This record gives sequence, structure tokens and C-alpha cells, in this order.
Amino acid sequence: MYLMIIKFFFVLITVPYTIQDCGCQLNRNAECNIEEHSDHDKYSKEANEIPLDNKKEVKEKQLNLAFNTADMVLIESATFEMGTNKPVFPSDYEGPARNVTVASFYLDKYEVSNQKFKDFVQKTGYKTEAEIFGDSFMFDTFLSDDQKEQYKDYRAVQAPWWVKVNGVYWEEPEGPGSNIEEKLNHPVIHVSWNDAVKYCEHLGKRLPTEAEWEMACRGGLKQKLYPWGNKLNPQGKHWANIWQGEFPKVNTGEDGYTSTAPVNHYPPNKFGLHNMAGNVWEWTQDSWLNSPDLKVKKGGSYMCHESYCWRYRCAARSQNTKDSSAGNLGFRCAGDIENKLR
Ligand SMILES: *[C@@H]1O[C@H](CO)[C@@H](O)[C@H](O)[C@H]1NC(C)=O
Ligand SMILES: [Ca+2]
Ligand SMILES: [Ca+2]
Repeated sequence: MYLMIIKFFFVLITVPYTIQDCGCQLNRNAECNIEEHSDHDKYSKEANEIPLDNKKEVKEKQLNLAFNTADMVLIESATFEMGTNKPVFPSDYEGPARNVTVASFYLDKYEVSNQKFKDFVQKTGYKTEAEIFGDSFMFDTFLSDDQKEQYKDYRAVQAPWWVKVNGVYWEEPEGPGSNIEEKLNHPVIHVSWNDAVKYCEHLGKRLPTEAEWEMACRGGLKQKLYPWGNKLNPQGKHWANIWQGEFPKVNTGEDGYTSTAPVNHYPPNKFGLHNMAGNVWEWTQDSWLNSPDLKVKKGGSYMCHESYCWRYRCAARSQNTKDSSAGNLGFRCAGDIENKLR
């Protein structure tokens, strides 16, 4: 009991320091360990490359595995302009625009669904970190009245719509008693970076690097805001699952969904990829600056609104500690050509 109180006290104290201008950066028990780096450090080749050690580790783990390319697209090697010279959130280091060359790779067309994650768990008995820690972050409009009362003190101070709730994990995403029966085709949520890595490895895949992810998001378009162009709703249609209305009070769900949407909903981009922007944030392989415990996530989520967290742009980026999980954060896997099933 005392331990629990201490634990939540700790969360209340530490969370505000990890949130900068948005509730996008909730971290499990994270301390403020983002250091200031010189521009040279931030954009140096070293800072943007996967450390050799990691590469070797990933390769070794995949030695005996070949992945199936079903529901994946081949993205051909190219040089593209990564980042932007008009950053919306300069503190996220969205800039500057720079040319980056990416080798050919495969990427999942869809965010990993609940069904796929369920198949993985049934095969391996894998337990996610949210299950081991016993809690995960949930958005408060999805809490029952009882939960609202029970967890009224467990809110992140600067982002009070995030509540840390016990017993929340991928299969009971709204807490004990909830289920994913109607959401098997929705993205899996409440999965940490560590969980995502394990899932991809099981299939002979890996997480995409940030550069791969962003090149894929842009779908061959140069310096556009979104995977489909610069206009949010061309042809009067919704092209992604984000927030309509007034954040954080009213989500009108004009795009059809106030929470997650099926992973194949909304049109694909020119590369055939769905929901690169919006629906759920997606983990990438990369560390944030030089902090090995902080991992970059891309694409924004159904909780993003232009007024507050305009991060459903290809250049946008944010981070979480690699053991964090939340109700708007998922992933998709990439694969190296030499590891594909022949
Ligand atoms: C990237 O390369 C192209 C082609 O050489 C060039 O036109 C463009 O200005 C470069 N972009 C940046 C940001 O350096
Ligand atoms: Ca929506
Ligand atoms: Ca997404």
C-alpha cells in the first residue's frame, strides 16, 4: 500500500518534467534526462546512424529467421529530404531539412493489429511490459465513472487527460473487464518499445529507423506536410484518424473515430501504406538524441489536433522511454531484403 502511494507520488512529481509542450511525451518513471546538444551533435552522421553494435545484434538475432512479405511493401532505395526548415515544434528537432539516403527495405502496410499481436502472444506466451508493471497510460475520456473517481490523483499534472491505470494492457485496453473483440483489426496499443522489438524479431523483422519511416511516410512526395500532400482534407475527405473538435474536451469524431480506427481504414499513400499519419504513434528503432533509453516515435495519433499536438506530419517526431506504453502508441515492422523468405 505504502509502496503504491510512493510509486504514484513519484509519477506525479516526475511526469511534469518529461512533458514539454504536449501530452505526447509521457514516460514511465522517466527523469528529465534530455540534454542540450549542439547542432553538430544532433545532426551529425553519428547521431543519426544506428550504432554498429546494435546493427550487429539485430542481424545476429535474425540469422535463423526469414520474414514473409505478405502485407508489406518494398520501398526502393532513395535519397529524400528528411525533416523541415519550417519546424512547428523546434524543440522536437524537426529541422533542418537534409538529404538522407536510405537503402531498399520492406515495411508493413499497416500498423500491427490486435489480431496479429494476439497470434504472437498465443505462440510465444509473451508478456508485455504493461502487464509486468501492472499499469499503462489511458486517456481520461475512456475511463468509466468509477475509474475516474479511483484514479483522480493519478493524472499527469501538465497533461491531466492522461491517467495511469492499473490492469490496463493490450488485451484489456480500457482496464480490467474491457476487451478487444470488436477491435481485432485495430492497432495494438499499450505496447512498449521493448515489446515492439520482440514482436518484430519473432517474425524475422525489425523496427524501421526514423529515416526509413519518414521516407515511407512521405511516399515519394517532397517536403509535403502529410503523406498525401499539404492540404488536410483534400476532396473534402478525411485522410487520417486525428482529433476534430476542441482538445482535450470535445472530439466530434467527424473522421469516423474518436479512438483507434481499423489499420486498413483511410486511403493509403503513394507507397501503399496506411495510417502513417494519425491513428496511433509508431515506435522507431532510433534513440532520441543520444539517450539510449529514449526512443523516437512518429506520425501522431487519434489524439492529435492542430491546436495542440500538430504532430501528424511526416517531419514531426516525439519520444518516450523504451518501457513506456499508452493508449495511442503502437508500431509497424520493417524487414531487410536479405532476410526475406524465398
Ligand atoms: C538535396 O539534394 C537535391 C539534389 O541534389 C538538392 O536540390 C536539394 O537542395 C538538397 N536538399 C537539401 C536540404 O540539402
Ligand atoms: Ca478521429
Ligand atoms: Ca500511425
